[in-house]
Amino acid sequence: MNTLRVIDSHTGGEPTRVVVEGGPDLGTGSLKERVEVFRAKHDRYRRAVANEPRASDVVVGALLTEPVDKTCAAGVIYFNNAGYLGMCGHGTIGLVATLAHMKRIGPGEHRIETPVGVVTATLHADGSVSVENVPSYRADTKTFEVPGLGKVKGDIAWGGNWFLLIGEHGQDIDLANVDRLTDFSWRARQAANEQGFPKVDHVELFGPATMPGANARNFVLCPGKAYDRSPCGTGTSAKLACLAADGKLAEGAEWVQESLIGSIFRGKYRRAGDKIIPTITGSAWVNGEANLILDERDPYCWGIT
Ligand code: PYC
Repeated sequence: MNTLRVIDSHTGGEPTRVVVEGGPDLGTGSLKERVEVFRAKHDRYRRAVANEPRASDVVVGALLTEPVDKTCAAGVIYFNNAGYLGMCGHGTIGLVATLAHMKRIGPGEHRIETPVGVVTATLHADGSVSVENVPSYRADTKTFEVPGLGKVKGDIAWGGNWFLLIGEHGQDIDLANVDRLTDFSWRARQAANEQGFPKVDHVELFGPATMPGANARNFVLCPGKAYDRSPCGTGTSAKLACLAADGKLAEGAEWVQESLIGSIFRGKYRRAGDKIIPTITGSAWVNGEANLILDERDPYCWGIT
């Protein structure tokens, strides 16, 4: 019988489960190569950690791995019920809170290696975390023909994952409306995938803020069809890239992004050529430590698919 040691946290309500011991051996290649080994040879570990019956569609898993770049405090591969993520903003805030909980790091700057590049996280004295993300940019703005919905205009942007961002959608961005928001976003994603953007796997809808000081509220649909309880770090990075491209937010100015449940990330950016480098700040709370038991006699040992 095998065990996996995990530490759970949430960032603005969105869970992160860090595998700190017992994960699969992915070799010593680049993090990009290790994801492919994970996917091809050890995908059952992803399902065991992120899927029911041990977890749910909402959980983002994070496998700790030795960084190739020794200036980094850790390497990490993010995954969920549907597959693997390039980067994860709420997950990195959760990872940093977890490493602090384990006494592996203290306040200050820490480099974290991900499959899409190195990000720099600052653990502040009050426990909040700022993540300087990978270079982000808007790739296109396009109107899609969405079956059943008609024409929908959106931005395609990279913030560590690929997003379709939609401002005009006629939807009420409210928790009571999750099913309709999910249906709308899923159809819009399919249209974008079929009409030139096959890599888009996150959809972000914007509406008016409800929390004091916030600029906008969002609904973010993740690849496995769960909505992000946090404002989404990579999604907020993609939003900053669009705001910068439209000249609607100055370099260094703050954008306060509210999630569907009212949690907050603070974002800002600096320019780097034709891209931006976003910094996202939020807080995570460690809320569990466990040993997951992998008992091969259990028919759902490797998760429900
Ligand atoms: O915070 O970047 C994020 C994220 C991606 C998917 C869920 N959360």
